Amino acid sequence: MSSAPLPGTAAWPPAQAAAYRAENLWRGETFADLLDRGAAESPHALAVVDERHRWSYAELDRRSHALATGLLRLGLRERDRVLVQLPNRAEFVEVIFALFRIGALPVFCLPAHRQAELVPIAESASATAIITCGTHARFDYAALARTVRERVASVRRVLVVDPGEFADGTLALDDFRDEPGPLPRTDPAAVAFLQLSGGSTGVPKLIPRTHDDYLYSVRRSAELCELGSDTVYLAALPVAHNFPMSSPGILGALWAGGTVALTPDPTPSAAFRAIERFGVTITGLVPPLLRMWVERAEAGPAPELASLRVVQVGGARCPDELARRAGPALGATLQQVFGMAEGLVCYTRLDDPLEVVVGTQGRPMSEHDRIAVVDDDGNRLPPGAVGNLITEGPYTIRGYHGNPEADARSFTADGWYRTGDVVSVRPDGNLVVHGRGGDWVNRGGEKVSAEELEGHLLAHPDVRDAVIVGTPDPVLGQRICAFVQPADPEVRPSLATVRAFVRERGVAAWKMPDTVVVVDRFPETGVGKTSRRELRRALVDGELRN
Ligand code: OOB
Repeated sequence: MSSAPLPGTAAWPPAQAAAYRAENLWRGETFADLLDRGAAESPHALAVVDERHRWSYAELDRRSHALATGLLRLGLRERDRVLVQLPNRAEFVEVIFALFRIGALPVFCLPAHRQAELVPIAESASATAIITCGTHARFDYAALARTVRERVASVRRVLVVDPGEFADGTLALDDFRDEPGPLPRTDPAAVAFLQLSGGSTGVPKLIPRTHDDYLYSVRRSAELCELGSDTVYLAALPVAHNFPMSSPGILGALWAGGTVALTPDPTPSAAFRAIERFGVTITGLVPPLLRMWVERAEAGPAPELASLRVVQVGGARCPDELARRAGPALGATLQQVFGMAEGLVCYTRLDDPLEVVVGTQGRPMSEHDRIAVVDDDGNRLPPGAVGNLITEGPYTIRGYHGNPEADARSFTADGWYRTGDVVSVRPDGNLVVHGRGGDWVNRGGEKVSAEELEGHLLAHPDVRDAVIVGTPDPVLGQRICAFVQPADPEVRPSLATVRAFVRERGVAAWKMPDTVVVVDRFPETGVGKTSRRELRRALVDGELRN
């Protein structure tokens, strides 16, 4: 047991940490304690369920203890970093609790990550092992992990969860489910895992989260979302992502004594079936998925959704129009969630008026969160002004892992996190997200909010979804390109139609799109957010043509 921070990781100032402890926000509990408590209080309650597994709290507790013992025998140690890349299935929960139990740090990779992401992640984490699966969704993850091991000297072991898929120098996880033995006690103040930044540019940054700080956010999220032992949370988004992990996510469900259900396929056919089969009460989605679910439910009755009480949307700005339709279509309460793996998470509350749920991204979960809106020079702006959001608090990191350049950019001198988001705060305290610093097109000095223009295009009956990006222009600096997904594939809106429509809505002439590109699908980031970067690249490379 050691309370020294992970080398290369900035920690909270000691006085601040002491204050969070004194106020009982940080309670000196570990993730292992959370599971032990669940197993002691309700051993027979269902903890985790997927297509192939049903584990009670006692079973999950025993399995994670057995695997922890085996991983120790294999030579994994406290503070070792272990890349975990698994689809949404029960073993994910078993694996991360086994790692927590021995104080090894999972590094939460997404199934969509490939060599270009995993190699630098493994390098900057100095990872010693990778835990992955065999072939999933026609992709050979074990082969990817072996490639990463070949390229990154610190990575010595690859463990594969699927029996029979561990050839060629990889190990079968099954061989490390030992008779549960003695385990070290981990330090609640220590870094528990490394989460990845959701940034859409460059290599993901490593985000160190401690047991103390993360459990506070999990507890507060679970309370705010009214989770209890009757909760069944469906992980539909990739479970390693911060949103389905902890907002309130799978950890919130386990904290509350509820059930975690997992589906590897979040599209309506598979997910609606999972909701019916497991009696799901709450789940979280990104806007493009919410749109698919709402469209499916609006197209005909969806009795499979009868158990659903709350549907959360977050990760990217949910258009007001979609937020308005979601509750009635899905027969559930919509909750907007604006959060970041670095910390701060805002929620609309379950009893907020519709206008708040439709038109805002909620307010910070904790009275101990501090937020401010500043201009580009860091000066505080008057109430209600649109500007850059900065924040600090009991579960917002003070620095990345081993990345002083990123720290210098992303944190103020007094340790506040620069979120990169452009927001305004309403008098009622709710935030409206206007985009990211980069989600503005600067057209010859005139700034156009991508989000605002997208809102106008979405009002057109022939437009199903729209994304605005700026593309290089020799004269203007940037020009406005509108990517449009048509409502009916046969009706493809033209540039003239779009411009006339936007003009009729009384929008300034300089906000008119210069180009319209009709596409059938938008490219997505690992967690399913629309990837503006990919759209920009495809446009520049000439891959997308009207
Ligand atoms: C979540 O976390 P990340 O780390 O993948 O991405 C964070 C960024 C935010 O800075 C913001 O730019 C964007 O994603 N974002 C939203 C949003 N929620 C996240 N932008 C507009 N509206 C929203 N509701 O994405 C994340 C972490 C925890 C909970 C929920 C989302």
